[in-house]
This record gives sequence, structure tokens and C-alpha cells, in this order.
Amino acid sequence: MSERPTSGISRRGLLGATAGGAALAGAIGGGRLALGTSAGIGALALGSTAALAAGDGAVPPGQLDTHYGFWSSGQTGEMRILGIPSMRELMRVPVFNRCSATGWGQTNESLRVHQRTMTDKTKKHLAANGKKIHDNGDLHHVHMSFTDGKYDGKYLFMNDKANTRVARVRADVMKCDAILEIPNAKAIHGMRPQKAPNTKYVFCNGEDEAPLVNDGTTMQDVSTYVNIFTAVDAEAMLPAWQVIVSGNLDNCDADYEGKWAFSTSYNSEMGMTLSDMTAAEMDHVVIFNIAAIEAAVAAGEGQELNGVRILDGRKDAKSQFTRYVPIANNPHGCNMAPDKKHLCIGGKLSPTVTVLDVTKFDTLFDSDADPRSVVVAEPELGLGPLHTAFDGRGNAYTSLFLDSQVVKWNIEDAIKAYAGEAVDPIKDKIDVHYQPGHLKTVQGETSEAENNWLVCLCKFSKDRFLNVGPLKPENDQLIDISGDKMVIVHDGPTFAEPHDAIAVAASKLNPLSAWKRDDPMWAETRAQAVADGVDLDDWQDQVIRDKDDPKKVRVYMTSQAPSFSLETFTVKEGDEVTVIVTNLDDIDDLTHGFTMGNHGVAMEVAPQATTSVTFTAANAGVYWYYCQWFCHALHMEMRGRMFVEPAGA
Ligand code: CUK
Ligand code: CUA
Ligand code: CA
Repeated sequence: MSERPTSGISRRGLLGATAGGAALAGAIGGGRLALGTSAGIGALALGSTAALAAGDGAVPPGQLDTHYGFWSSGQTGEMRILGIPSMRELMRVPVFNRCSATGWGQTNESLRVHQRTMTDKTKKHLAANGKKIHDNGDLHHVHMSFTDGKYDGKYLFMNDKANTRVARVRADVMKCDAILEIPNAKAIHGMRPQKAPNTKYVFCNGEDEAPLVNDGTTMQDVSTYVNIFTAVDAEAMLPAWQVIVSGNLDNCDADYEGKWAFSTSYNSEMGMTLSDMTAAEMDHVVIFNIAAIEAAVAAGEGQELNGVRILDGRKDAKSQFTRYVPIANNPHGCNMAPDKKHLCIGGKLSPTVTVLDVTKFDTLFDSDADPRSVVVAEPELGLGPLHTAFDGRGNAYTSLFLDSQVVKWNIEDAIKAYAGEAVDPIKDKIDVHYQPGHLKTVQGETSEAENNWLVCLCKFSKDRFLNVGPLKPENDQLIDISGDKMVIVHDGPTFAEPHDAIAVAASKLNPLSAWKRDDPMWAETRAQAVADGVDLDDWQDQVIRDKDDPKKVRVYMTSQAPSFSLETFTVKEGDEVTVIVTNLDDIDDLTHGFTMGNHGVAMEVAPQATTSVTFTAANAGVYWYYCQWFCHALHMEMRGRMFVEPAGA
């Protein structure tokens, strides 16, 4: 196992999947897992047929990908853009994280995005710790806004499980323009935009249980704990309404008519320990009745807490807001098929995927129908089914975490089998490497599902890449699904730790190459400039000491390759200095930067952008600032001096 591979298919490669699989299985969770990876040879053998398939995913130098892939990054807290099918990483978009390259989390513009909806509790806590923002996040899910069941190229929405937030990225500039800290709920995990008629709401699952009024008075009394489902107004990026549910909430999705949202719950037990959370034989899927909820919110029902109207949709409340469909213990994935009819729930601890017919959901609200009457199939697929993706031919692809496989199955055949016909819904199985979570087809979460690629996001890569130490990359595998058999054509290592991804036809997006000078991102900074007497047409240099607060200095300058308009400026020790840089260059890709030496300050200044950063001038002396984004043959010379005079001088 320690030999280095010397040729394409090495002894290590052949042994890898089997021996490594068994070792890993043992390491991560006991006997049941050991059943998982028995094969491995199969995948390697299939690899050689890749050239015969529709494509090997290779995109030659200079050629563009056909699709954008938007990737979550888990605990890194950023969004990533990859090309599909090349799997080339094109960009990282900082969202919840602090980014050294762009200054995200440090520039005033990004701090405003972070702080716009911070709760008072969070503000107080951060201030007490000398912090302005939470600069970490756990970003599991990225989804694009919809119009009429199709991606509309406008926004990308994403969750932060760590700090109970959702964020929005504008697809025209690929920058985050809004972060919302959701009050009352805890740990936003599953998150989906409404698909139809358009994305009015972003649905957000609260995964963790806590007292509704979480002020420490009832924290030992678990009976006061609740879980909350939140609908966020997608344009305003503010909470629209919330519903208290029975059990917790894991993943969610929405239908193609705009009538329903649905969420899986693995802790219907409301357990506080692992054994409690897995005690019941059945958990459930919650169905949210959007029209009934909207009517009750409009009528002022329920209660208002922290600025949001909250309705009680728990089982005991017997409302028209929710229905609960029993699903085998600890379900996970929640995926609406592009046929607009079938909702697939991953069994996780059960080897099944449960298929619900959403067109039957009305009967659950209109009558006393058995909640399980909406189940139309429950194929047994393998061990650890987590998430399901779809092509445009009626096939579903489910990740089997414990088996380290993807199983391709046919929805209609599964329905026939459930009705008693002798059909096998399983069409193909393929080994993946290893332990897959989410998997994605191209536009498979829309009514425009394609039949070309599947990306499988594997949680473990162990022996697939050069060993880089105890912390290994993830492995996002590209699978050709154009034929009857799935074929792995590419291994894609990724850093911590994407959960989910979507793929969008390149034709749906047309990002800008330069900022608009009056973009809302710079609105407040420009307003300050106007107040300081700066002419926004030519941005002449200014060093202005605030009239009301003489400790505050604002320094206005421009950048044009290869120089800053200001070669020097002078402040005093301890001054609160704000540097505002407008990039006059409008050439494609001509980004400058501003780094202030020995002050921990750096920011990106893209073409036509106006960005600002505030810092405290250090001890007296000379400090060089420089451009840290390579922009010109004389990029190294693009620098200037800040003179810091002694205080009281
Ligand atoms: S969850 Cu990560 S594998 Cu957060 Cu979408 Cu299922
Ligand atoms: Cu400007 Cu480098
Ligand atoms: Ca459970």
C-alpha cells in the first residue's frame, strides 16, 4: 500500500479500492460499513472504456466549458465556481469567510453586507470579544434562483449552518450582496429556493433544537425546545415567516407549482443524544402548505418574535400549515424530480429511497387520508442512500454512502415494482471513491435536466491522489451518464469541504467584466465621498480629516496601471484611517489591489470598482502600500508611502 504508482494502473491502484475501502470502513463506523466497498476493480476496468463514451470531460486549452458549476465549500465558508465538464476551478467567491486575497470580511463594503441583519445578541457578543463579524461559515448548499422551474441566472443562495445565516451572491458580478442572520431558528442546514412561479422565497431548515425564547431560563427543559422552518423573502433578503415544526429539519426542496415545500427530519424523537435521535423506527418528511401559511400570516395569526411572524405547525396544533409523512429512520436527502411529480427521500439508515407523489399532497390536507398514501415507490437500492439526482429520461441517481457507489434507477419502474409488478428498477451501479454525499446532474433540479454529466461529491479520497498528510482532499468525480452504463471520466480533488453543487448552462449567465461605477455595492462609500466634496467623475485625490471626529482620516485615491494617484499621504499615530480606492482601469481582468504594509490590510480593487478599508495607523514611521494583484510589467513599482507622524506632533 505504500508503494508509489509507476504506471497508469498500479498495484496500489488495484489494491486501493478493496483494501483501503475495508480499512476506512472499519475506521469510520463499525461492521455495517465494512459491507460497503467490496469492489473497486470494476471502476478501474470501466475507466479504460472512457474514451469510447460520449466524452472524457477534457476541455482543450483555450476552449470554454459548456456549463458553470457552483460548488459549496462546507467549512471553508466560500462559494466556488468550476467549469463543467473540465472540473477546472475558475473562481472562489468569499461569502462567510475572511478572504486574504480580496479583503472580504475586512473592506467596509463587505462588512456592511455582513452586518446588515445581525441580531442584537450577536452584535453584543461580537463587540464584547472585539470582533465585528463572524468570519467563518459552514456552507453546505448553493442554489440558483428560478423562474418558472428553470434557473434564471440572477442570484445564488447559500446557507451557513455554523452561524444560522443565509447569503445571496449576485450572478452578474459573482459577489455576495446580502447576508441574513435568521432570528429564532438555529443552524440553517437544508436550503432551497422556491422553483415556481419564481423564487419568491428561499426555504431554510433549522436543524438544531432550542427553546423558542433562548435566554437561558428553560434550557434544561427539553420540552420547551423547538425547531423552525423559515421562508426568506428572496429579493429583500429578510425573513418572511416562520413555522414551528415537530422534530428537527435536515434537507428541503420545493415543488414545480409553488404550492409546497418539504423537509426531511432525522430527529422526530427530539432526542438530545445519538441513541435518542435514532431510537424511533420511523421519522418523517414535513410538507408545508404555502397558501395556508401565507393566509394565516396575512391574518396576523400566531405570534411575532424578533420581527418575524411565527406559526405553530407542530403535529399537536392540528393546523393546515403542515402534514407529516412517516419515513424510515433518519432520512436525509430531499430531491424533487424534473418530472414535476416525484419527490425522492434518501433513507440513510434504511437502504431505500421513498418516492412521494406531490400531486397527491392536496388529499392530505383535504381529507383524513393516511399520510403514507402519497408514497408511490420505495426501491431498495443499497446501503446508506443519501441524495438523489435526475436526468431528463426518468432516471434517478442515488449516492450510497456506505457502499461507496452510485446507483442508477428508473422512477417509473420503481413505481411499477411497488405496485407489485416484477420489474427491477435498478439499471446500473458504479463504484465511486469514496463515501459519496451529494451528487449532481446538469440542471437536474430544474425542468431542464440534461443527460450528459453527473458529478459525485465524495467525502473521502484516501488513496486516489498523492498523499498530502493526514488531511486529505475530497474527491469530486465526473461521471458520463449519456449511455446505459455510467463511466467515471475524471477525479477532482477539492479542499474542505464541498457538500453540494449545481450545474448551469453557460448560456444562462453573462457576468460583467467591469463594475458599474454606481453599483449598489459602492453606494455608501460614494455617498461619503460626495459628503467629503469629492467629484465622482474624476475622483481627485483627497486626504480629509473628519470635522466631528478629528481622529478619523479619509484618503481618496485612484488606481491606473501601474500607479496609484497618491504616492504619499500623511496621518498621525492612532488615527482611524479609511483608504478609498477607485480603479479607473476598465480593461478586462485589470484588477489592482491595495495592501498596507504591516497593518494586516489588503483588498482587491476590480475594474471600475470603488472599495474602502479602515484601519488604525500604527506607531510613527513610514509604511509602504502596494498593489498585490499583478497588473502590469511595472506592477512591483505600483506602491506609495504612508507617513505616520508621532501622536501630538
Ligand atoms: S448535507 Cu452534506 S452530504 Cu449538509 Cu446537503 Cu447530505
Ligand atoms: Cu496594480 Cu498590481
Ligand atoms: Ca430518528
